[in-house]
Amino acid sequence: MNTRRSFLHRALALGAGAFSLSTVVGAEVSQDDSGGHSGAKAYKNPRHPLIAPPVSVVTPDIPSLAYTTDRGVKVFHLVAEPVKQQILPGKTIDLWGFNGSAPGPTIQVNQGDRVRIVVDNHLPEPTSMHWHGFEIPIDMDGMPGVSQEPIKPGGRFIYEFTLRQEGTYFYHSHLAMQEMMGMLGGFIMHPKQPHRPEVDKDFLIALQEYAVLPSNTVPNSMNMEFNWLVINGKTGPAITPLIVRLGERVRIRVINLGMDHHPIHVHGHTFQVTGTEAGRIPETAWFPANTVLVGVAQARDIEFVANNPGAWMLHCHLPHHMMNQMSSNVGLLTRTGKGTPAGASMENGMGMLTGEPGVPTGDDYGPSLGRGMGVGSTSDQPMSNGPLSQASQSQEMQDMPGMNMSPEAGDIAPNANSVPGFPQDAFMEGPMMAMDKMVAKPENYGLPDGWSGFMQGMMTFLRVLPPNEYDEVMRRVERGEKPQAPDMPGMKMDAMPKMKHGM
Ligand SMILES: [Cu+2]
Repeated sequence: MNTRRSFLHRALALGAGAFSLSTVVGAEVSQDDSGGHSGAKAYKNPRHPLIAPPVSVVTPDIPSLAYTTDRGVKVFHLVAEPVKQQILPGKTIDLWGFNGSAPGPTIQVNQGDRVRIVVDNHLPEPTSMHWHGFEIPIDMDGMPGVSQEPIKPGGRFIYEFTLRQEGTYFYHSHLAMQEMMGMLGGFIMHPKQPHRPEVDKDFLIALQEYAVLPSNTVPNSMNMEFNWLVINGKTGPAITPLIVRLGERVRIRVINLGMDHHPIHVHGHTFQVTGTEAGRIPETAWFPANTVLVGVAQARDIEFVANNPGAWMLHCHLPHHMMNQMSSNVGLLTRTGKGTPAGASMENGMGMLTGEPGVPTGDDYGPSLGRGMGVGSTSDQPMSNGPLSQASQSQEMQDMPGMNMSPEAGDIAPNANSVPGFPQDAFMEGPMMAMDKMVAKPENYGLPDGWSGFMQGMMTFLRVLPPNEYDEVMRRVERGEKPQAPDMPGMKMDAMPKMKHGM
């Protein structure tokens, strides 16, 4: 290891905390890479010598994948395996991913590289890896039963190809239900020459969605409705914000693999759409926007100058993707913790509308996700407006101070209960949901108290910080002030045992 590389590794160890950079980035920036990672432009910020132009892509909350070199071939190792993914403090779910996370680690290579990717299957069933959009030989395309035999449990397949493309790509299992269990990862091909104008910050965010019933940990991969919307494996407010210095040019790459298209909206800035899943768009075809629709299986690159200071929302604009843990008609399972009654019929257990009373809100039925499950019900069980509007004096409300909204304090209108449609967001956002301490990290330093109560689902910040504030946040990042939010037994987001029917 030469001196420069040692320095890079040391510097990386100091500065990596911010964005979960792994040592691979240090390796990539080494002088051995005279291609995409050597830059002519002097770096602006001596604190971060590694973010040299063209910058390495940062995937907040997800590491980049280290590699070794074998006679000029970059060798990566991916393990397909079940993972416990903490998407929010108190909410860890069972996904299938790669190397311990879903999405898996981000792979970064240079245009023209020859790469070898060793894929081990530690799943309980066959899998196969597809390199989405790669112009590579058919026998490397990862089509199980077509271009290769599926990789059996405990098996291995070695992919190797030369990459002539550049841009934002991804890898994923080519088995559909495995995709819905999380099996996705980013794959960045840096261009031989940096694109102009060069960017100061380059981020990747991966969009995924899961349907997880309350008190459950395993997504229902067949569901068509989703209640956990994640960016890089985290949901709001646990998603690490993008930190940029006022005036920097920023690229954000967005990839999407799920059942929904996501209109990604950035507040306070107008960006140009500069790339798709097929690479760079010629500058003459860029177009301005503040919302870019990232369809399933697509990638979109956006670029802008962060010239407007503030903590700006960056989020999917589908209203139901700005929420957590939506589930209609939460039934017996969540109210008693005992699950559905033994011996219930398939229909009853699934909350289907059969028999009497014919409504999935009764104790005879399990919880269900999404819209439509109550339609056609003819004998609605009397329900209050959830745990909220009627009993501000109840013990349950006393125990959940954030929910103790009272007309007297002006939190809700005196006539709230008589207004059709109430409540909508009154008890979904705000102090009740605030968990600032649980999601504390340097990147959140300086946000207003209670900020986390209003961040849910596919929602994070683009924090455009004036130099002094930027330096302060980055100092904290460099000091490794990264409190790891524990799973707090007393604060299970999905249990909420006190939110009983009829409270
Ligand atoms: Cu969305």
